[in-house]
Amino acid sequence: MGLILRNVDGKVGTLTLNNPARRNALSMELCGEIVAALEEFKARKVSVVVLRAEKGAKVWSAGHDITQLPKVHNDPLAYDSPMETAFRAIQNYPGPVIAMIQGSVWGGATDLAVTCDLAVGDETSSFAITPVKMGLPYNASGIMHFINRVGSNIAKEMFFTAEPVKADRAYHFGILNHLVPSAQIEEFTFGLAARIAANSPLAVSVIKEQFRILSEAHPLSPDAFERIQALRRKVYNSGDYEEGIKAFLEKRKPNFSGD
Ligand code: YXS
Repeated sequence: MGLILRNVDGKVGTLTLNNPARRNALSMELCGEIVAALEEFKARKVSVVVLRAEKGAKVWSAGHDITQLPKVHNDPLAYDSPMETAFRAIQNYPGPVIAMIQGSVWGGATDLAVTCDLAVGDETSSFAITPVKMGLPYNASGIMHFINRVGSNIAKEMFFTAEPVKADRAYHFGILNHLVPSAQIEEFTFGLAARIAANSPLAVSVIKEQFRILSEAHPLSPDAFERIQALRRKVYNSGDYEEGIKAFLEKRKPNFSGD
C-alpha cells in the first residue's frame, strides 16, 4: 500500500502517484491501488477525481513497469492485465477523472492520461507513446484512445516516432484541455474540478457514460478482430519484443532485426 495516496475534500477526490523512486512506473501493484482507490471514492460518492503525481514531478509516470512486462509469446497488454483494468476503472468511474500533469509521461502512462476525461498540464509536461521502442504491439482499445483524442495522423506520428510531444504541441493537438504555468496548475485544476463537482453528479456521470459508449461504437467484423489479433501475435512472438525488454533491462539501445 502507499503507491497511490488518496485524499477527499468535499466532492473532489485526489489520487497521487507515489513511487518516484521508480518514476511512478505503472506496476501491477500501483495499478491495483488505482482500482481500489476508485472503488473507495465511488462508495464515498466522490463526484470528480484528480489524478496527479507528486508536486513538481520531473516524471509524471514512466509507463508500464518494464520489469513486469510478460515475457515473449505472451500478450503484454491483455484485456485483463492490471494496466488495462486500471484504464477501464477510470473509464467506468461515475464521474470525470482529470489528469493533472507535471513532468514527462511515457508509454502506457500517456495512454492513461488520454484515457482520463480531461487533462491539465504545465510547461514541463510531455507525452510519448513507446511500443516501437520496445518492439511491442499496442492493443486496439489503446490505439482507439489516441485516435479519439488527437486524430489518426497525429496519433500515427506519436506511435511511429515514440518521441515526446512537448506541452505546447500537446495542448495544440488536444492531449491537454488546458496548458497552465506550473505555479498555477494546482489552483487551476482543483478550481475546474470544484466547478464540475457543483453540477448535477447524476447528469455528469450519465453524460460521461454516453461519451464512452459512443466513442467506442466501432463495429468490428470477426474477420477484422481476428486479423488484429494475428498481427499483434506476430509482434509479441517476435525477437524484436524480446530484444526491446532485454535492452531496457541492460540499459542499452535495442538492436531490432525486424522479425
Ligand atoms: O536503476 P534503478 O533500479 O534505480 O531503477 C531506475 C529505472 O530502471 C526505473 N524505471 C523503470 N522501471 C520499470 N519500468 C519503467 N518503465 C521504468 N522507468 C524507470 O526507475 C529508476 C529511475 O529511473 P532512471 O534512472 O532512468 O530515471 P531518470 O530520471 O534518469 O529517467 C526517467 C525516464 C522516465 C526518462 C527513464 O527512466 C526512462 O526512459 N524510463 C522508461 C520510459 C519508457 O520507455 N516507458 C515505456 C514502458 S513500456 C509501456 O509503457 C508500454 C507497454 S508501450 O511500450 O507499449 O508504450
